[in-house]
Amino acid sequence: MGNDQSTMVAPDELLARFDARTAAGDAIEAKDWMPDAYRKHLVRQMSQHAHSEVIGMQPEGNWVTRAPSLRAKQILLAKIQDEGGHGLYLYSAAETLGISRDEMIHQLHSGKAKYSNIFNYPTLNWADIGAIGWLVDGAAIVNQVSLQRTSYGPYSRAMVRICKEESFHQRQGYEIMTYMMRGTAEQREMAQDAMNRWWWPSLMMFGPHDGDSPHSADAFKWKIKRHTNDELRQKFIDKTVPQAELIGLKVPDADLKWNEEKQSYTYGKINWDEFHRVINGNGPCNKQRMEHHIKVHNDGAWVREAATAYKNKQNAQKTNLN
Ligand code: FAQ
Repeated sequence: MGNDQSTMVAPDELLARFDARTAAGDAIEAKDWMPDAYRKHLVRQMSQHAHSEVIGMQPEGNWVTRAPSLRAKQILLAKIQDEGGHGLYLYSAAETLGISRDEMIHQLHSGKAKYSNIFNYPTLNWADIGAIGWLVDGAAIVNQVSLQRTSYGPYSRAMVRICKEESFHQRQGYEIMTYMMRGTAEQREMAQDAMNRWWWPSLMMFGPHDGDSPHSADAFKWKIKRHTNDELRQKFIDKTVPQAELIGLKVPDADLKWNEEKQSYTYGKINWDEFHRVINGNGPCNKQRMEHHIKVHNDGAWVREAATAYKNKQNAQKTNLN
């Protein structure tokens, strides 16, 4: 049902129809009527997702000039470029909800919009690039495969495309870790050190435990989420632990145990104090990430102005021709 019809239908009826459509698993499209709370929920989540993709380019960008081979450098550059592209799809998809990209960026810079906890940690050695690809993209895929079936059409279609690229990213990260684990004692130590530092923050990427996740109830009602934060975290752990073991990496969790009955791993306590510190601006690299984003955004103002001026000139020429 489009906007034109919505002006003739009572609000309760519109809401009842919307609820029936989401309950039936229909995709909601940009021009469909939707409750304001649904729109706001999606703007929050999708803009945070877009910001994460773009801010996520920074820790990896740190290693472009120091990649250990030309092959590694080419792959890393391509991956970082993909992440920028994911940000663009997601900003465009969020714009269909009536918010401008400028406003989203303003919300990021003012601290109103968050981005993923994970990108506030430093990349100290080359193995960190392996750990990001393998663990961070690995966690992102588990979450995003589920989001391919999210109820908002433009978001779910962006996810389908993004997931295809993320699976390459996950493999390039695992390749780096595998290579290092077959190398010298020093290289194995670097890989294990990266694993120790990235494992727990990767588990935090899925968000708080189900009972502490304030947005989940609405997200389920509207089928924005199809799986809970804990379900997805568990899926990631069950998939990743055997991959670690296969190449000789130790998962840094003394409480990690295979549960035969559940056919999955039980795991230790996540440090939620650290999570809240990091998402509220006090992680190791929050200040650096945001300062860099603001600087680059300001430095690039002339590019946006030039692009807009060119577009305006083209439009004026079209009008004159008509
Ligand atoms: N980081 O009630 P919930 C990638 C916040 S892409 C920061 O459970 P929800 C690719 C949450 O916003 C990674 N904040 O929230 C890549 C809320 O605070 P608010 C990004 C978090 O939305 C790889 C509060 O906690 N992926 O990595 C986080 O139902 C390599 C309560 O939480 C996405 O964004 C967190 N991890 O569930 C790129 C996926 N978790 O907003 C470059 C899409 C929770 O009220 C290099 N997002 N919070 O102030 C989602 O699926 C959901 O938003 C969740 C959180 C699951 C993240």
